This record gives sequence, structure tokens and C-alpha cells, in this order.
Amino acid sequence: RPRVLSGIQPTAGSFHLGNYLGAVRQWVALQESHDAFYMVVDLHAITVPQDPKELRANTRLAAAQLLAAGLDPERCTLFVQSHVPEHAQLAWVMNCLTGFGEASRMTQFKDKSAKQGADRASVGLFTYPILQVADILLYQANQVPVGEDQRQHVELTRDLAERFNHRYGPTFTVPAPYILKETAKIYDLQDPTVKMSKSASTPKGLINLLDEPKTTAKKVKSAVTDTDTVIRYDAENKPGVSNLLTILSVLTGTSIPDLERAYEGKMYGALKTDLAEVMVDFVTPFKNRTQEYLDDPETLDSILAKGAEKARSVAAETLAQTYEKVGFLPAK
Ligand code: AQP
Repeated sequence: RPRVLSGIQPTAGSFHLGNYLGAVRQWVALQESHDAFYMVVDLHAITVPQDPKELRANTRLAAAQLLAAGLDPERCTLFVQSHVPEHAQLAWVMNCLTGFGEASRMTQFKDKSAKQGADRASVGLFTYPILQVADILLYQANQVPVGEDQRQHVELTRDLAERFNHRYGPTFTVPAPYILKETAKIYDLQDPTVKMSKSASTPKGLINLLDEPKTTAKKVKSAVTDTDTVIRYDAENKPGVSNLLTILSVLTGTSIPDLERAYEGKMYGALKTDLAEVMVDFVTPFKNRTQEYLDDPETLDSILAKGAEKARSVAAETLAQTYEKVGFLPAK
């Protein structure tokens, strides 16, 4: 079976709809057909300041949400990044293989450091994509299911894998991004020209999956659309309506042309009311299932412990090969 690897940050508490539709939903599907490794990336989380207690709680919360979303520990390997020390170890080797200019071209770093003030951004934030390279290469992943915003980091992974293989001999699988076109980018409900994001969206534009369902319905109903009246997919001229159609299409399994036909002659209000209902039906059981996992931290921790053990067996082998290739003297 081909292998997939992906991760999600534990930072915000609740996942948002962009995380779910852009990534986690694909993770659930891929566990059926792939040898799947999924992790909560707490090492990535500390690239910006974190309260230790909150980080710990949010790490469990992220794992609980992944299980609630449908990850099955019998079908995939679910673990916490810091439980597998090889991530940080391989990241160092990858840091030394990356050009400073190359790392400086990463747009996510440019955006995030500009927001924080360049002097305040940590070196960890700068090398964030290189840790991601290590995450992926450790598992010899063939595919990386992510949202569009991560494409550049997967490209960097490909470059570094090829560079290492060229310099030291075949070692790493060169991975490909796995990005579904329809859900590659879910947009902010209040500003449908920018991606839904936990740090940049306003509360009204961001659908948190763990919000009260009533709040979710309200946010959907007050989504920004346009002054036209036709319900039609046109990402360029009608970004708000198109975003709502995308979300409804994926959550109901109805194609966009079918939705366009169904809403012919109807007002935006009808689309929003239907989507609000679909969203409530989706988030209510999700929230309940998440709570069930949180109420049983022992089971949750044991799932993560087993996952880490499985992950380590693969990661340790790749790291050992890498160290050998690089020329490190084996420890006796
Ligand atoms: N709006 C989005 N549309 C589609 N996919 C998205 N992803 C994030 N936003 C969207 C995908 O979610 C996965 C996890 O990303 P992450 O760990 O970077 O999560 P995050 O930091 O919580 O995501 P944000 O909101 O994008 O964070 P900030 O505010 O830090 O920029 C990834 O596969 C990502 O592509």
C-alpha cells in the first residue's frame, strides 16, 4: 500500500472547517487505501509562544477531534510528533541541507513573520517548513494530503529529498502533494477572498467545529455573498456564493451543477438556511464524539502511545540510514 503522512497543529483548540475539508476529511478516506501516518504536530506549535498547560490540553483535544472525525487507530497510525524524537533529529540534518535563501522564499514564513514583526519571529518559525520536510521523509511517504497553503512546503520536501538522494545515494521517497481541487482552499465566510484561518480570520468568518451548533448556524446565515441574486459557482466573480456551494457540495455529496440546478430561481437565504442545517447536523455529533474521547483520557493516551511506538519503528530505521549516509560514527 502506498504511504501517506500528514499533520495538524494542536494550537487553536477547535479545528476549523478549512482544516477539516482541506485535510482531515481526506485523511479519513485515505486510511482505507493507504498505509497512513497522521500526527498532532506539537513541535510545530511552539514556533509561536504557547502556554504549556494549554498546549498539553490542546494536543489531547486535537487527537480527540481526529478520532471524532473518523480516524480509526486500527486503520492508521495516529501519534503525537514530540513522542517520536526522530522528527527533531532528522530536521537538523535537513536544516544543514537547506539554503538560507531557499528557506527565505517560503511564503508562509513571510506572511507570519510580517504579522508578528520580523524581529520577534522565532528561528523555529523560519525553519518550520524544514521540520515538515523531516516529518514527511522519515516515513518515506508517497503522498501528503494537505490544503493548498502547504503546497510550497511539499515542493521543498521534494527538492530536499532529491538533493539528499543525489548527494548521498538513494535514501528518501520523493513525495507528492495530495490536494483535492474542490477543497484545496476553504474561504473566510466574511471575506471570501482569503482562506479561512485561525489566526487571520475574524470570529464571524471562521467556523470552529467545536463552536455551539447555534453559533455555527448564525455564522453561516450571515456569510458575505454579493449583490447579484443568482446561485451559481463562479469563484472569481462570486467568491462568497461559490464557497458556500463548495462546502454544501462536499458535506452532502452533491455535485455543484446539481446544486446549481436545485437552487435555480431561489434566493441566497435558501442556500444559507440549508447549509446551516447541514452544518449543524455535521458538527453536533462531531462535538459529542470529541467530548467522549476527552472524557476517557486513558484510552486516548493509550491510542497515542501505540501510535508512537509504530511510528518510531519506521522513523528510527530511516534516521539510522540517514545518519549512516551522512557519515556519523555509529554509537557502540
Ligand atoms: N482554509 C483552508 N482551506 C483548506 N485547507 C486548509 N488548511 C488550513 N486552512 C485551510 C489545512 O489544514 C491542515 C492543518 O493545517 P495547520 O496545522 O497549519 O492548521 P492551522 O495552523 O490551524 O491552519 P491555519 O488556520 O491555516 O493556521 P494559521 O492561522 O496558522 O495560518 C493543513 O493541511 C492545511 O493545509
